[in-house]
Amino acid sequence: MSPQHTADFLIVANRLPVDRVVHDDGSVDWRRSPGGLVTAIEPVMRAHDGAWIGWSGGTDEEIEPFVEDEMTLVPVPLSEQEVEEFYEGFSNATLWPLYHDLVAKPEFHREWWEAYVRVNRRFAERTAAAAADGATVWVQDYQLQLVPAMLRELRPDLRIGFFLHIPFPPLELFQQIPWRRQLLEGLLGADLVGFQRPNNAQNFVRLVRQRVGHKTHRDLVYLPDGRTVEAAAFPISIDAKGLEQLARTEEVAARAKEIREQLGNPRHVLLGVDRLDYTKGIYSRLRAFGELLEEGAISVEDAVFVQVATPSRERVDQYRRLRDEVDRLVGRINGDLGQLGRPAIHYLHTSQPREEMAALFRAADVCVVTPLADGMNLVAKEYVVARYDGGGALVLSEFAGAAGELRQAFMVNPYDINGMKGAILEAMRARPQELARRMKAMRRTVIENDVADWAQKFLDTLAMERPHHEKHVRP
Ligand code: ADQ
Repeated sequence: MSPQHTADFLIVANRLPVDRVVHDDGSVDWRRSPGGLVTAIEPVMRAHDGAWIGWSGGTDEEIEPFVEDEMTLVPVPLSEQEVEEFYEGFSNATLWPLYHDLVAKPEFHREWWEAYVRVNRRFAERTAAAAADGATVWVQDYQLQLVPAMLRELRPDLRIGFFLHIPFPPLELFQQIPWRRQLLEGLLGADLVGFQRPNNAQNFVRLVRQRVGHKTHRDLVYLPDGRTVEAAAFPISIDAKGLEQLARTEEVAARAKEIREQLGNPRHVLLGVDRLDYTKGIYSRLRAFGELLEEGAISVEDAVFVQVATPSRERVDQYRRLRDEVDRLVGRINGDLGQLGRPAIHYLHTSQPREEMAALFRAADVCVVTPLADGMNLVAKEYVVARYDGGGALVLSEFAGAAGELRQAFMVNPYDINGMKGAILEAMRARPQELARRMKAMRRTVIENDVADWAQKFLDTLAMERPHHEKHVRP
């Protein structure tokens, strides 16, 4: 099948939804990488002639489009230097910290920006070549913010949506970016710009009004050429049914029991699950737990903390530093407060399979999710769905997008260590009826708004007509 101009529904994302596996005999295969987005999009892809445009994960290689699981996959090549400048550089050392409230200091380098422009153009060109007349294109996330406008210029016939998975910063922060106007204009190439939370959409509209000078009304932006762009919130979710089914299996129940035994059957198991990222608040969470032990509010016979952290962006300096800091802190807490056979913190610097994650969720009495800033945070939603038994407590940062929906969690300000200690204790000591009441409400929220609903709502809104308004003639 030729990918040229045939697809009528296209996803454009930094990565393809597959990972390459090289066999012993040197032959190459692709394995589907797990992820909510693929699960949500799959039915839409199957109902259409769907294509996914993204980077394969390798460098300096040109791979022809191929079909996998009835989806056309169109690889976009990146050179080693582009991975450094576009991906590790501008995406993850400039935009990522800046969009997350400056929790780390963003770096601005002109070469990084130039690579970002070049790579975004390549994504736009590959998409333009694969899309059928009048196709719908859904561009994903902060790495590709220039694609909507570039694509519209190449293919004005397309309907273009964009979704940002991370927070969108307020004007005061955004205006530090030397290329702020180009980024806003890039996004305005879309018909619909989606965000995780309403305040992200409001930040965007306000910036467009104040920095680009377009007229706006509520969540609409009126462009001088007569086109209308809509900005709105679509809080992302998880495959709730799939996860609950898995959590209910006997294998997972048995494994959850085994995990508790391996931990020495403490009264309380606390759990943290994150990518090892400085936005996730791992350090302060572990400090809070360490202080509770030190002060004698809890003891190692009473409570253990399991922190699972997926290795992430390991070539970016700030991530290396974070890893060292967490390593040191865990070492110190275990050295000072652990006993033989009873470390205070069990720290795994690995990614775990889905089954193990489900078992960990079932084994945990308290799930501690404390990001300093986070677009949504799917771990919080996964934990409540896995707790179909109504047990367990969720400690959740006010600064996670998920806090807007999971209102019955034990809320914390992750910068307030004493507050966090108080909330952890409260969650550990809450009565089962109280926990069940909270869990029931949160479960209902996630189950009634799963990732398929999220995709459907976005695509339905994108499909709506946004009539051309009268052109604004500027004096
Ligand atoms: P992330 O920053 O990656 O996503 P998150 O929403 O928590 O953050 O998703 C992480 C996913 O990876 C979860 O499904 C989690 O279960 C899984 N995971 C984490 N650690 C793991 C481990 N050690 N082993 C196995 N799996 C692990 C970005 C934004 C978020 C937003 C999502 C989706 O930063 O705010 O919620 O996109 O839009």
